[in-house]
Amino acid sequence: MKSIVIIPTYNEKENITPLITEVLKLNPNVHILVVDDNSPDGTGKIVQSLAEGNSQVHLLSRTQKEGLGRAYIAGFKWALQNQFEIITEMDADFSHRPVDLTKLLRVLRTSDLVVGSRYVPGGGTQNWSLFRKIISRSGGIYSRMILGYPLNDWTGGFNSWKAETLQAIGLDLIQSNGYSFQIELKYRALKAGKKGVEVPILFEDRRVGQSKMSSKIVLEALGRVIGLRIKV
Ligand SMILES: Nc1nc2c(ncn2[C@@H]2O[C@H](COP(=O)(O)OP(=O)(O)OP(=O)(O)O)[C@@H](O)[C@H]2O)c(=O)[nH]1
Ligand SMILES: [Mg+2]
Repeated sequence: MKSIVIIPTYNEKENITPLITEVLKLNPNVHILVVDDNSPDGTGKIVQSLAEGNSQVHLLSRTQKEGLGRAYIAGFKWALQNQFEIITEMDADFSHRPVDLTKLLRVLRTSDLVVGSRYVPGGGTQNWSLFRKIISRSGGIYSRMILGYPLNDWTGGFNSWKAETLQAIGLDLIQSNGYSFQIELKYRALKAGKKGVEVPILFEDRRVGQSKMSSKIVLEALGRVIGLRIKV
């Protein structure tokens, strides 16, 4: 089956080349689509030259920074238009380990959606502050309670989708863009009757570059979850 990994980037020039190299080494048949929001550090130019030398690497350049959710929606649409049947989300900063990608893809053969999960036995986080651990874990428990599906890792962004699952979600209906984007995607898929399986992953803190996490992002997400439960 035609498989693609979508990697959104904003200022990831140190990470993107080693990440693409490692992903392709472990999974020689996958394609990679980098969705770059005109990164000032030149990430887009680096990927463009990689794409010129390798037909499995693709670049979707957008003119301005519009957030992770918008980048993924554009990437999902590109992948669906180009007839990819398996579509995986992955961060550029090595928080999502290329070795875990192989596991996700294997399990997806028999399910509609695979969630890379820090909160099932065998999964976890590395080098995270206690504060960040508490926020992430409680976000998962809170979402599970409000949304009512037995998923543990709602906020994680390392997930593999069958094309039909993304089609069933209705990508144009998605409203979240920040921290709650991953929650909304999963909720809409489960609500559409799709089957999700959690596979343990080890989430490592970003290798290089600046963290953009803030309490404003978290508070916005808490409200969003209730909005989802009421409106979707
Ligand atoms: N295209 C695009 N990519 C983005 C945008 N914001 C973040 N990204 C990318 O999305 C992925 C996840 O973002 P991160 O900044 O790592 O978010 P995080 O893991 O929650 O936080 P830190 O790693 O602590 O900064 C990375 O590959 C980023 O480069 C954006 O506005 N547009
Ligand atoms: Mg990160």
